[in-house]
Amino acid sequence: MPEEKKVKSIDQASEEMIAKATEEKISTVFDRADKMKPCPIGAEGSCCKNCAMGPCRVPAARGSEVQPTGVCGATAETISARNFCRMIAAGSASHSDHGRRVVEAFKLMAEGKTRDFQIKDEQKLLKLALDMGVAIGNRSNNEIALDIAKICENEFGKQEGELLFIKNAPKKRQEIWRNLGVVPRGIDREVVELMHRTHMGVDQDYKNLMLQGTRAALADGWGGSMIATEIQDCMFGTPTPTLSEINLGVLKEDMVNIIIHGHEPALAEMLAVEGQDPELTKYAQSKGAKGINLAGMCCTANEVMMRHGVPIAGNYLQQELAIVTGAVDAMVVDVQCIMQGLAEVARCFHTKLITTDNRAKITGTTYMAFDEYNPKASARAIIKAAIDNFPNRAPSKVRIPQVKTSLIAGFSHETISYLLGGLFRASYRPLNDNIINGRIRGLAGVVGCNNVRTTHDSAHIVMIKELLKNDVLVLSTGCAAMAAAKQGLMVPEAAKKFCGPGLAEVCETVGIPPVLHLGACIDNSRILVAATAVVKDGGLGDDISDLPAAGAAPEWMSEKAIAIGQYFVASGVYTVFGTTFPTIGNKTFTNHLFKDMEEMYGGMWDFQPDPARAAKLMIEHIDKKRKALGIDKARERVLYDMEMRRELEG
Ligand code: XCC
Ligand code: SF4
Repeated sequence: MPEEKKVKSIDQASEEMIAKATEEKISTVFDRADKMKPCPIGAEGSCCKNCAMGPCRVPAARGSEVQPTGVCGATAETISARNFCRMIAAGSASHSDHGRRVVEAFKLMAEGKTRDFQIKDEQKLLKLALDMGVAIGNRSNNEIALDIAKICENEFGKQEGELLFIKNAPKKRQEIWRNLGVVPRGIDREVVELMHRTHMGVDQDYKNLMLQGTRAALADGWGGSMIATEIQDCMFGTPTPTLSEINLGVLKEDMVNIIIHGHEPALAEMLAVEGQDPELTKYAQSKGAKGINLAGMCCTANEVMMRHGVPIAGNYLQQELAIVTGAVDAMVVDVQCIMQGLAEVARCFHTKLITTDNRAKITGTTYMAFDEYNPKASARAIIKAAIDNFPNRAPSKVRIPQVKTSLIAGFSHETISYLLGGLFRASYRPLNDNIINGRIRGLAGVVGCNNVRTTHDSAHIVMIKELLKNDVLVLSTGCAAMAAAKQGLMVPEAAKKFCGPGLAEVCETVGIPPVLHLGACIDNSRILVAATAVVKDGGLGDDISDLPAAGAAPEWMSEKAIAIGQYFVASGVYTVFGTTFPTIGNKTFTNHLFKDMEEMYGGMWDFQPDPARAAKLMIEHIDKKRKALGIDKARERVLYDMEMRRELEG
């Protein structure tokens, strides 16, 4: 058992609100975690409850004990694999169902059934049309979009063949997948088949089961998530670097505060647009507020921040704390990562908790449907409800922590290549050159959630700082990105302060922060695309697994994170998770993930709860790849040169 930790969060704003909650006897996730210890057998993945003869517990045998099996005879590795695969199925389903909803909205727009959304990025639309073989000619954008929508829709229900975006991967990678038989046919099919194969008495060979686990994970990364990202970019705009602010200090005492929390950006987009409407501002003023202040939470925050500059109130573990400020007039939620605990915390204040999606209601809260035929009207109704609630705020209960930080976000794969190569010859060449010459040692994706079982934000920051110090450029998404932003790592000035000399020089020259915010968790697909672009630019091998790169989710908690981890591993990336690992109860299956996968995919899982050590493992992997590419000496030279120059200058 790890020692009882002392601080709950390294984030000052969060600490202040945790203290306020304690003073006011309001229970939050932090208190509930103290009361509810994780079940040790479940935590290590050694419990099967897939039939009513169980649940069966098969923890690792000690000493001369015989390893127990389930009542049906299922071995410990089968049970471990089954549990892991069900996490993948749930994660892949979540991202993909999000993708499906986006495609549905896109289709309504293309059919002219709603005029509230338009094509924002024509370039991207045409590029998608080319990729998908959709005729362009002199057809209207909506005609083209409709064809694209139908093709994307079909990706979910397709029964055979290969998912279209598989072609976006490096050639060599596609061959690896084909040879192993893990290329997804249709997104829904892979999730359904995985649920089937993990049912009692079906696939009881962990290696075979994991092949389907991989197929369902790839159907997320190179399927559902990628579709979501691409279509959102078409409809809401491809993100470009945008300046904003983050943390609970973005809430305003004299304004109607609306927090939009969850994942799917359609409603959030509309709220961001309508929130600007002078008429609604006037309405807010009629209720005694100065105006309307919209702020985001969790992945939705990332989506609207990078496209509209809407400030971010906080990441996953701050959702209840936002309400504890007493200043939130409405918290508007859709799907995923929304704690039911919000309802109880909201009851201690005037805050209206509004669910908007018929797939995700919460008992005892207000439901206001987001009507995809009338997004604008839905958004306005929600804003009005928030305004109407403003007079109910009890000023004596309001305390907003005066903590916020600037950040620049919105580094899509496209903007990275513009920034590096210039508008007219956008390319990854300068990035590749700087990796080859050793100024940049490698690339790391640090992504994923917060987890109340570790100090909030701490693991992200320790890991990222260690990587930066060692000249590793960090790409980040999700709640990890927000952790980095809160600590001031997402402004260009951070380069000088936190980076090794090589990385600092590159960031300062290009004018980018050393941690690039690529968006929400579905935008991990942007990391796949960026990695592929680096491969295609040349000089660093011919597959993602050749790149000096690594991935991590040091504070993961959701099933989505496991799906993401698996598609990164299967795409050739060394991927290390923190907090806990859901298969550690079984050595054989864990070895399959940690060792066999390297031979199969060139990428593999690892587990290291100490974030500084995990960063070292990532750097070791990066160095191993540099050596294999024959560019390890270049780095020594460039560091030596820089030292010489500094001595001469000094
Ligand atoms: Fe959820 Fe996406 Fe995890 Fe954050 S990082 S806790 S999944 S909001 Ni996606
Ligand atoms: Fe136990 Fe087998 Fe049923 Fe799982 S499927 S609960 S191992 S009997």
